[in-house]
Amino acid sequence: MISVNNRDFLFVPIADYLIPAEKVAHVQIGNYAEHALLVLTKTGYSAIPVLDSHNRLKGLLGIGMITDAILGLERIEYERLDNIKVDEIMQTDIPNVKTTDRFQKGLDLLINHPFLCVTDEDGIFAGILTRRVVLKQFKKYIYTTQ
Ligand code: 2BA
Repeated sequence: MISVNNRDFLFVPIADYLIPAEKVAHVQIGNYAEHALLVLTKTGYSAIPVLDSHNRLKGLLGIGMITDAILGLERIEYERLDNIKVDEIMQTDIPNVKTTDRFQKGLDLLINHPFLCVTDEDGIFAGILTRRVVLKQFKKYIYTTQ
């Protein structure tokens, strides 16, 4: 990660601040909700990316989307977990962020999203930009420019 002490960091490509794809917990198109719930529970994350078999970004899946899908009239119908596929319930309207976009775009979007899924120029999932990483960078900027 590049270390900068002035506002230059706003113009650095997002690629320099990514948690790389190989370190990001994810599920794949075609996986069942039961598997996704297991991954979300075991990693402790509230939402993770959904990828296809070519590592292309397809959507986002959170715990709430799973519980909402199995919510019956009177109870949570856990037995439906192995009938529902992640592609049926994932969120697909997510921001389009590229590795070449600037940090400033990430900063703006992270106000409303806890993390951003980032793709390369071929649409392949490259990693995520999290609020944590951006806040750390922002803190560094504030503390070194007083
Ligand atoms: P959440 O899961 O809601 O996590 C919110 C914050 O709680 C995280 O902020 C982090 O500071 C902390 N946290 C949660 N689970 C953690 C864990 N297993 N280890 C360490 N810290 C944990 P951010 O780091 O800014 O992450 C924002 C969101 O990005 C997370 O929201 C999660 O949905 C996603 N995320 C972060 N790292 C991920 C990874 N390696 N794989 C998949 N998703 C990830």
